[in-house]
Amino acid sequence: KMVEEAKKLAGYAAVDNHVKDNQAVGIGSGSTIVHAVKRLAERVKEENLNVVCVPTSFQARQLILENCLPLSDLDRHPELDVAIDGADEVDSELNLIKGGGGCLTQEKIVASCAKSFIVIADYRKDSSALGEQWKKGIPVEVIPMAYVPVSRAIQSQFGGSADLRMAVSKAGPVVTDNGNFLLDWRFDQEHNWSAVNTTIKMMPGVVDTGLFINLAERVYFGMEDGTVKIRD
Ligand code: DER
Repeated sequence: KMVEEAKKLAGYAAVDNHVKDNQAVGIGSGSTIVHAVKRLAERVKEENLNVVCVPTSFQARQLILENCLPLSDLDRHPELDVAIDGADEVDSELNLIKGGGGCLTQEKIVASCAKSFIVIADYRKDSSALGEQWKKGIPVEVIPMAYVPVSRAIQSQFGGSADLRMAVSKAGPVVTDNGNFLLDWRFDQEHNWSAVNTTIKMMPGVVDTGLFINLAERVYFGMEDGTVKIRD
């Protein structure tokens, strides 16, 4: 399948270009990162690399354990050499929408602790402006008791619609790895994403947003034609 192959291309390129011996590596969440972790495990075995892996979710933790990679955390490695993660969309300035998988809060923490934050994505995420291809909105993690006032505050300040993310295989709302709710804010115009991020982050009850501004150092896009496109 073309998309899966594109994810694999991006994952392998990032691991091969950015992971070295004796490193602490942040491991993102989602489906693209699965390919990166498989490649990392392969290289650790082949090259006898000494790495430790810090997860960004329960899913990432399972991935690390399933691939027999050394598991660590930010208590022991508060400064990471590199973090590798996926994205829902990337614009021309390397602003990201993340959180499609609901893991944005720990992902942003890990990304911020890394000297180098590398993003891996298939060609469907390659946009010039946010919202071009990703139509599910910007995720915002909120303390459960605040989701209605936060939703109203976002809508009245920026328009669009901020809706509680409901679970599929569980009755009621999605509960994040941190025990919180998620709003998906479907915006209906272009914004100054840095300003929006700061304003939403300041709203009481907001834990974090899926806007990753000035964090990504480089993005590897796996393309339909089997090539890898790099955006710095
Ligand atoms: O939820 C997240 O932030 C994930 O990293 C997501 O943005 C990318 O998931 P994918 O690799 O499955 O597309």
